[in-house]
Parts: sequence; structure tokens; C-alpha cells
Amino acid sequence: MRIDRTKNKKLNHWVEEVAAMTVPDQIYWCDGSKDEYERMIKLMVDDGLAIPLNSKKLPGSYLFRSDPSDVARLENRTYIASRSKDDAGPTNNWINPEELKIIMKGLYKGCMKGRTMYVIPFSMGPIGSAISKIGIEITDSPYVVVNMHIMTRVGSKVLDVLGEDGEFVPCLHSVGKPLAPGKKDNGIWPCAPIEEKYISHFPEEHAIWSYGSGYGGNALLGKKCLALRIASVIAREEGWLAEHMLILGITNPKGEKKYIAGAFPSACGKTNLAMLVPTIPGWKVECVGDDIAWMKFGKDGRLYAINPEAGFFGVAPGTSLQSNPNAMKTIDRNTIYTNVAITGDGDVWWEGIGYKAPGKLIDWTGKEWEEGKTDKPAAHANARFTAPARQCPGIDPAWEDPSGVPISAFLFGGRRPGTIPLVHQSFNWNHGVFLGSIVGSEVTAAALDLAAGTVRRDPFAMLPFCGYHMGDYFKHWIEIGKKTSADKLPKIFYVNWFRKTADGKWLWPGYGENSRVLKWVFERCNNEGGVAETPIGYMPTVEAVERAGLSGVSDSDMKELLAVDREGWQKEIVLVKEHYAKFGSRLPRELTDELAALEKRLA
Ligand code: SAT
Ligand code: MN
Repeated sequence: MRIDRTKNKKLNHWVEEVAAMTVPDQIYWCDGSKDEYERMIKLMVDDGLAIPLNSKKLPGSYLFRSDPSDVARLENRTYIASRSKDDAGPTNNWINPEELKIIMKGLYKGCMKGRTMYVIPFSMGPIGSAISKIGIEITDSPYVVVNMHIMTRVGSKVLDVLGEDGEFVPCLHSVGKPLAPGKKDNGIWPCAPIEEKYISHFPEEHAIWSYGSGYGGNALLGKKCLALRIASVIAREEGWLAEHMLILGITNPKGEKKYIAGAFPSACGKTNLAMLVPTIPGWKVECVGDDIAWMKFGKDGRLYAINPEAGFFGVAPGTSLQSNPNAMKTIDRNTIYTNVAITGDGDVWWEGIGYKAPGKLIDWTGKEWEEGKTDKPAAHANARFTAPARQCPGIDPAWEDPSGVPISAFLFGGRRPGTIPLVHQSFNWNHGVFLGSIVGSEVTAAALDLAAGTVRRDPFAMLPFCGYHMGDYFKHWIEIGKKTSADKLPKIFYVNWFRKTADGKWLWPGYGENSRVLKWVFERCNNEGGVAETPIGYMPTVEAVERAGLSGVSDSDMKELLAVDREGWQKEIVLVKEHYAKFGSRLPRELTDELAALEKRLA
């Protein structure tokens, strides 16, 4: 088969090669049009894979139900196949790239029989921005096509930018379920058995091969695979940052605006923070992105961030008008829902939506479900919405600015019921990198084979997303701090919305009230705000966190939230040493120095 659909020879050749290996019935080049989106949806409705939702309540929205084995990212089937095992480091699964290619080529052989092979040209970031990157995803899943339409910028314009010899990241994906002649999916979500699923990254080649899963980050290859794992590798080569961070703009009552980026492990309310509605009068927060930030130095020596994505792929359960009103308004139209429950009249429902299930539902597995009749949740815990970012009422006016937005502060945080105060600020850049390197969240469920109460370290919230050795990644952050003057670097803060009292009650209300902490962060960026120097960093004085109009947080609560728990930190140091030991000689000296200095200050 000869392909001459584009001027880009490398792309034509790659498409030919993949088609020869996977043997699809036909090849379709995506143009990103609305018409194309609707045709794909219709195809899936006709095949029983998509269910149209109530067109009055949720116009243009559809429900998909995945296979029960294909409901989330699969960390243990995700590989970094660098030539040397050492370059993948202790936090990644490594396989020899040659061996992996033999295995995967075996799986890809004829895997698209009976299906259409879609070629999706997409841009991560505004098309043509100097910070953006082009990817081409080849997939046999129309579900992936429609999701990529929302999550990235798809279409012919991308091919124009690519030109004859432009660079792209090849992203190969198959659901791994060839169809016999004349057969259709017939309402059954296509995927391969778990032991055949592979989500593979070749960091030296900047290439992605994914097989066997149709869900989320395993299949929408622009997101975690390209925008984090491969981009982190490219960012290190080129001297910029590809981070698992939300980006928000915050404006004070005088109209002064700053942008803040923040990294939090999963299940810490990142999307809620990105879309926060402040409770303090006169302050405004606007959303640039909820998951990923790419940052490069501008001519003025400051870091400028873009959101490489164009949509939100958010967790539905727990999203309500109380926890995230902006998200609820974003997903009331043109939204793809996956694995939520539906009501009798074709509306969606999930645990934590803020109201009781209205009568009998159909749960995410397609079975009848009634409140109290079963202890299984109606929506899968990782059920998702895919919605265009432009639909968010709080979207920042500069969210598609090709030059990005200037970042004034970084936030790090996790779920920590003890030890870590509500907020503290690093003394300087390297101390801030230290704070990022020790990010962790307390494990709640019996997940991950860790006892409840254990802290799972998730440095920079990048544990599953760093495409190379985490020790080298820490070093890269140290190096970034040397590229400009200290006053131009973002200030670094560690926040913790999840402090509990000894008897297990939340000390801080969270959600919109977190704006009170953002206000202090904002002031610190202007070298203002009441501040005390402590052994762990700069902390707000009790009066410095605005509490007017806040109920339920007493002076003594505030003192507890802003105390330096020396004993707790001494225990923390022991754990950080264990954590650091994993990185061996690749752990930068600067971080062991920071740890030693902290230990000394606490003594
Ligand atoms: O499935 S995604 O990787 O896109 C989202 C997540 O699990 O963090
Ligand atoms: Mn994420």
C-alpha cells in the first residue's frame, strides 16, 4: 500500500509500515471536524457501544461502558524501554526495547483485521506555539478518535504545520481485538486480556506503542504517554519542564493577576483546585489547565506555561455542585461519559454527585441498581468525563495563548493527615526542589499492598509519569534553577488541605476555602504577607491566613495547622532517607545537603 496523504515522507512511510503490519480493512485520516466527530459517534451508537444521553439535560452527550478489565491506567503494564535499564531508574518498569518490540510486533500482526485504522494528527498545545508538540496517533478505536478530538487539537492544520520534514511523536495504538469477516463489536467494548496489554515508551526514539487497552491514559496517547513520559525526556534534553501540574490564574481585588502551577498525586482534588471558586470576596480564580503544564523560559527569564491539552478527562465520582461547580457546568453538554451510572430518563449519576440516586439506575456494568440493595457502587470509582476545556465557565482568557502564562509560584502537596502544615514556603529554589522530591500521600485503601496509614512517596506527583531515572529528573529541576536569576524563578510552596485532629476530624474545610491559602501565596510572591521563619521553611503567622467569614476553624485549630511538628518531622526524615536511598548515586548532592540542613535545623 502506498500512502501519499501528506507531504511528510516520514509520516507516510510510518503509516504504510503500520498498515502492512496490522492489516486494517481501511485507512482513514482524521480532519478533526465536527462532522467527523458526529459520524464516529453514530458508528458507535449503531454498534451498541455508545448510548445517547437525555438530549434536554445533557445535549450532545454519550455514555460508554468499558470492559470491567479495562477501567484505569495500568501501571504494571506500563514500560519505559530505554536501551539501558539504569536510565529508566528504580521507579519505572523496564524491558529491553529490542525484546519488547519482538513481543509487541507479534501482537500487532494482523490486529486491525476487520477494523478501520484511524490516523489522528494532533497538537499538544495551541497549534503552532513554540511550546507545542505534534503527535500522530494511529488507532483502531473510534472511541479514541472522539476523545482525542476533545482532549487535543486534531486536524489537517496540524499536518500543515508538520510540513515536509517536521518532527512528530509516533503514537501507535490498537485495542488488540481483530474482527472476523462481517463481525462487529455488537456492544462489547473491545480490548485484549490483561497479560497482553502493553503501554510502552521508547525514550531514545521518542515513540509510544500501546496495545490491548482502550481506556484513558492507556489509549489517549497524547496525555500521560506523550505529554508527560515522552515530553519529560524531551524537556530534559531541551532544558524545559513537562510537569503533572494544574495551572490557575488568580486575581486580587485590585485586579493584579498571577499564575500558579501545582503538582498533586491523584485523588488530592487537583481538578477541584484548578477550577476553584474563591470564598474570599473580591478574589477570582481562573483555570488554564487541570492536569499537565509545559513550561519554557521566556525572553524575560521567567517560566511560561501552556496547558498542552484542550479538554478535561476528569474523575466523575465526588464531582458535585459543592465540590466543583465549574466542572458540573463544563460537563452539562457535549460530554463523553465513561463508566458512570444512568437514570431512567437518561441522565447521569455517580457517588458523590450531591444528591440521592433518583430511583432505579443502570450501573456502570449495565445492570439494574437501586440504593441500598447492593453494596457495589453504581459508577466505577474511576468513571470519567471527557469535556472541552472551552466549556468551563472559569476558563482563563489566556488559556490558549501560544506564548503561555508566566508562572509566579509552584505548589506541591499530598494527602497528609499529620506532620505537614497547611502551607509552608521553601527558603529558596533547591529547598523547593527538595519539597517536590518528598511529596507523598497517605494510602487510604488497602491498595498497592501498603498498610493503611503508610505514606506513598510520589515525587513531584510524577511517579508513574517520569520517562527516565527519577534521580536525573531531580537533577534536571536543580539545573532549571540555575538558568535564570532567583527573583524570576517561581516561588515554591508545600500545601496540605488534609490535616486531621488526633481524633480524625478534618482541621481545614478545603474546596473554595483553599483560596485563603492561595491569597497568602499570592502575597508572598510580592514579598508581602505575615511570615515567620521556622526550621522547615517560611510559614504564615496565624493572623496571616485570612479567616473573615470562615466558620469552624478556631484559633487553636489554626495554631495546629501552622505548627512545626518537630517529632513528626524527625520521623519524616527517617522515611525520606529510605525514599532517597532508592536513587543511589543519581540522587543529586543538593538534595542530600537540603535533607542534612533540615535535620540540623530541627535538632
Ligand atoms: O487515565 S489517565 O491517565 O488519562 C488519568 C489518570 O489516571 O491520571
Ligand atoms: Mn493526572
